[in-house]
Amino acid sequence: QSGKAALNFTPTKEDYQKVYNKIVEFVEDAGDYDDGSYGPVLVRLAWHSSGTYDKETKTGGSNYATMRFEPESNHGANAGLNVARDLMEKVKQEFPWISYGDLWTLGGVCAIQEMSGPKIPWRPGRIDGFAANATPDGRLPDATQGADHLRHIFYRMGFNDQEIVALSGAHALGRCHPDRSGFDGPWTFSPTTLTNDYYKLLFDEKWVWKKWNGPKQLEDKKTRSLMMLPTDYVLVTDKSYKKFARAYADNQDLFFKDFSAAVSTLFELGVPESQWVTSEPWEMKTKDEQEA
Ligand code: DDH
Repeated sequence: QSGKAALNFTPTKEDYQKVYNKIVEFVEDAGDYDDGSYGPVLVRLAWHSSGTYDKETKTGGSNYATMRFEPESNHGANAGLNVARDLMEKVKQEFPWISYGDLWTLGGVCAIQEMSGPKIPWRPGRIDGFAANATPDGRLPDATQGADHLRHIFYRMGFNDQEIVALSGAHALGRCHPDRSGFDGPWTFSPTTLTNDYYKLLFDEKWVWKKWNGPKQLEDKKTRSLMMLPTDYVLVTDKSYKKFARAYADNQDLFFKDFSAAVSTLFELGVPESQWVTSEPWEMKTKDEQEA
């Protein structure tokens, strides 16, 4: 590509599909990392870059990718996300025209879809911001707290109880790391496949407080190999949350439908309408669909 062409380059859906496909390569090439996939940590990066949104001041959200800057990169909630940012940086080297906000959210979309999740409608348009756009600490949820804290945090983003419960199902994926959050262990037996097992396990297992020197977390009495955070457990103790958690435990299709809608909204928080390159979000193709 000549310099001139690069300057006038207007990426198409196919160009973003190429970025998606490159992310797939990196996600799968994880070797011994965690459970053999970078998928979960990429989902967490996309979520933490979006979940800083405040609907009152219209600050935060995925638009400016401010987690690139200190002190946001060093906020306690973001511990360990350097792994995901470094990985995305390698993709950025190959596709320098994509904004960080678009890249990180596309990384989340890609990871969810490739880990057997639903399609997450997505569209580009985020722009790179500056350190001055970074958000103050404390906008992301604190796992040691309860139902009211979750409402305080997620209502600020514009979500309701049903959406809080649907979004929390992302914890079917990945695990907690003692050197990142202090907590330890996975929520489900299949941390690289999105299922509704998170809700099923919340209802079906007996959860007891783990006896250890670390932060307060629960473990399943039967195998003691799974965990729940205090904020996970409120989904079955709070009456309003519980109704939705039960519905998702009983119906994975319903969970996928609501999860897809809520995540799509989450990843768009903080982006002015005028910035979108398309009014209708796109469905990016999975690796399997392209090979079929
Ligand atoms: Fe989460 N999350 N999360 N989470 N999250 C952690 C890991 C992962 C909370 C706390 C933690 C969401 C909501 C909440 C993912 C996705 C999402 C860890 C462990 C903590 C602690 C970090 C570590 O040690 O590595 C709390 C509290 C909430 C809440 O109150 C609702 C949401 C909404 C999502 C989402 O994606 C929509 C994923 C994925 C992980 C696994 C990361 C990994 O490296 O594995």
